[in-house]
Amino acid sequence: LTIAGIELHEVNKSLKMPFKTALQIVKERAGILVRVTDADGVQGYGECVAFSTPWYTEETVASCRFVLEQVLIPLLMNKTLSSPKQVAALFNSVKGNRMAKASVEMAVWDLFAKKHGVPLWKFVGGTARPIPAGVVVAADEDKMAAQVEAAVANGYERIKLKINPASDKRMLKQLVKQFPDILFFADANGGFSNESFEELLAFDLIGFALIEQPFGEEEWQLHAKAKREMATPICLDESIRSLADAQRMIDLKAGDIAVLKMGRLGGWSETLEVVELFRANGIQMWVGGMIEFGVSKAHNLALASLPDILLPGDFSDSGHFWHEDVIQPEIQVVAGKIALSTENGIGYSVKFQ
Ligand code: OSB
Ligand code: MG
Repeated sequence: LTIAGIELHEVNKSLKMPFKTALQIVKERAGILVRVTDADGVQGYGECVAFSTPWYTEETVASCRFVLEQVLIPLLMNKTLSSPKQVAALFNSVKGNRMAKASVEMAVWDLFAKKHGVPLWKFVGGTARPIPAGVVVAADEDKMAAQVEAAVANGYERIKLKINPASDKRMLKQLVKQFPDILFFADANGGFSNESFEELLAFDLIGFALIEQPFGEEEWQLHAKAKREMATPICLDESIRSLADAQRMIDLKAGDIAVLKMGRLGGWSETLEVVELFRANGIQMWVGGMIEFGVSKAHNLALASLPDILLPGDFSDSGHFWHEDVIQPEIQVVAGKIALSTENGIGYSVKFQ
């Protein structure tokens, strides 16, 4: 197929509730939707997941817009492709900027799935099964219990709690004990350091199914030490930025479980390589979220359908963050699961203006 058009559409929405992490309180979310159109008029959609400022990763909405408009779109325009894997090679001459690359690369994968007349999840080798949902409670401690109760009432079976060295461990332990059927994850967003290592050990007794990214993204040795000294599995999120990072995690025994974020990994091609590497090395995986809109979530659902991705990811319904999502129908959680769309490509129509 031949790429005949590439358009960007910026989205700005307020979150229903502030999202509080060890790094930042998010109240508003901007994102860029990407639409690629081929010479036959078939359209594929992607979403750029960088935030407005570089608090979580280096890229921003403005840096991505610049790189997309000035560099990536000119490289891809009018090119004839026989596989979406060729996009990564076309972008090889551009350093970094993985979220910008991923947004347009993902749109090309959607386009190819539509040209083949199959859902994206089938196109990438996934299996037809309901995807287990998961919600994140990122609020002040005095609001945590109420939000966990609400999440349980809404059918979620996996709940991720944001933690930091000063978290009230007794309250957390009580909460986990109160809901024995719920799988609780803890996410520190790198809030611990060598100095607070001992405090991390105290989280071992709470009953979390995993602890996500206790230390900074480059702290491979500290993560390896935590893995050696703790019974709770250590899960890496921010550290996994490339296939090379995935290999490093394995070589340094820096964790048991990994979070996949396609934007951070530069798109589908490298993400599929990472999945294969982790599978071959017995690292469990799940698909992480970044408070995205529905286009990114739709790609993430297709990723989560791969046979080796078994842990529940960051998949809440569209209404969890947004008054109105950018896709139709919106994503719905029913009895703790999300049904894969049977439509072609990402399986949702996109409000692109
Ligand atoms: O660390 O997983 C993270 C949101 C923004 C930035 C980083 C993270 C998050 C989340 C997931 O915790 C939120 C979601 O469900 O999309
Ligand atoms: Mg995380």
